[in-house]
Amino acid sequence: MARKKIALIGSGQIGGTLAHLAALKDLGDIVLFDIVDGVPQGKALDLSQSAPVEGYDASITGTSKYEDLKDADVVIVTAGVPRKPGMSRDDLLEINLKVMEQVGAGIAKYAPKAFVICITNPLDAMVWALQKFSGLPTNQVVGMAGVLDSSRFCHFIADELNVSIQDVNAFVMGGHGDTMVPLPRYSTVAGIPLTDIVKMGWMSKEKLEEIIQRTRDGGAEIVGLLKTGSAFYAPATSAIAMAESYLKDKKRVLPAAVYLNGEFGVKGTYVGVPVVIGAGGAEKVVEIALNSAEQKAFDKSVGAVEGLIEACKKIAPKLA
Ligand code: A3D
Repeated sequence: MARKKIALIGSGQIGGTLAHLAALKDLGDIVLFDIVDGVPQGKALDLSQSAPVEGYDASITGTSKYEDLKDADVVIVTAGVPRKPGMSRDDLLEINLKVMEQVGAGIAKYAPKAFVICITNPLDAMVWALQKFSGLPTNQVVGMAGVLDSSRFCHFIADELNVSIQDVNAFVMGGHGDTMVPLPRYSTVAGIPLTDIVKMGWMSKEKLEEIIQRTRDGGAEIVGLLKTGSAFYAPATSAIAMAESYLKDKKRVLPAAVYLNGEFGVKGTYVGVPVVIGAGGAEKVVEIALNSAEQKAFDKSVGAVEGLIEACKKIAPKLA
C-alpha cells in the first residue's frame, strides 16, 4: 500500500508542528506549502534531518507551488495571519478570507479528493468559506477547534482536581470564539459528569464557572503570554487527531466544525458539534440532547458564526 500524502498549507508555527507530529506518528509523506519561499523548504530540511534520530521514514518536502499538493489524501490549512494581543479572532476575517480564496482554488485543482481540515481563524467562518471556494463536498471539509477547546477544558479540570488527564473527558460545542459552549453535563471524570462532581462537593460551582470562562479565554490567555502569535502545539496536536481518525478510519467521535444541514436546528452553517470522523470524512453528526440553557447558549454561538458568515458574503459577494 502506497504511503498517504499529507499537505500542510501554511508552514508557520502550527504548520511546522503539524509536520513534526505527522512524521513522528508515521501518518505518511508530508508536503509543507507556504507563500514565503524558503520557509517550507527550510522547515522540511530541518525535519528531515531529525528523521535519522527518530527513525521515521516520511519524505518531507517544502514548496511554494500548488501543483506539489497533487493527490494529497489530507490537507490541513493554517495559511493566513494569527492574532496579536488585543485582537479578536474576528479581526482576522478580511485578510484570511482572501487567503481562503487562493487556498480553496489550489485544493480544488490539485487535491479535490482530500479530507480538508481548516485551522485558520475566525475558524467557523473560514471553514465555511473554504468549502465554498473549493467546491469540495461538505463531508470532506471540516474545521478544527472543538478538539482544542475540549482539550483545554480537560487540562483545567484535571489540574484543579489533581487527577490523571487520562480519566477526564470534556466537551465543548459551538463556534470557536467567546460564545463557545463548554458542556459540564457531557464532561466527565471517570464517567462522573462535572455536574455530579459539583453536587458531590469535589469542585465548587464557582470554580467550575471559572474553569469554563478560562476555557473560553484559552486562546487569548496564550496570545497575551506569547505576545507575537497564538497557540500552536495544542492546535496542531488536535488537528493531527482528526487527520489520524480519517486516515486510519478510526471513527473517533470528536467535536469539530462541520456543515449542518438541519441538525441541531441549524442549516447552511459550519459550527462545532460532535461528529464521527472516519474514511468517509465527517460521517455522522451526533445530535446530543441539549437542555434549554445549553440550547440557548448554542443558539447564541450559532448566531455569532452566522454574523461572521454574513460579513464574508459582503466582502466576497460570490459566496452569497
Ligand atoms: P503563522 O505562524 O503566522 O503561520 C501562518 C503561515 O501562513 C505563515 O507562514 C504565512 O506565510 C502563511 N501564509 C499567509 N498567507 C498565505 C497564503 N496565501 N498561502 C499560503 N500560506 C500563507 O500562524 P500560526 O501557524 O500560528 O496560525 C495559523 C492560523 O491558525 C491563524 O489564522 C491562527 O489564528 C489560527 N489558529 C487557529 C486555532 C483554532 O483553534 C481554530 C488555534 C490557533 C491558531
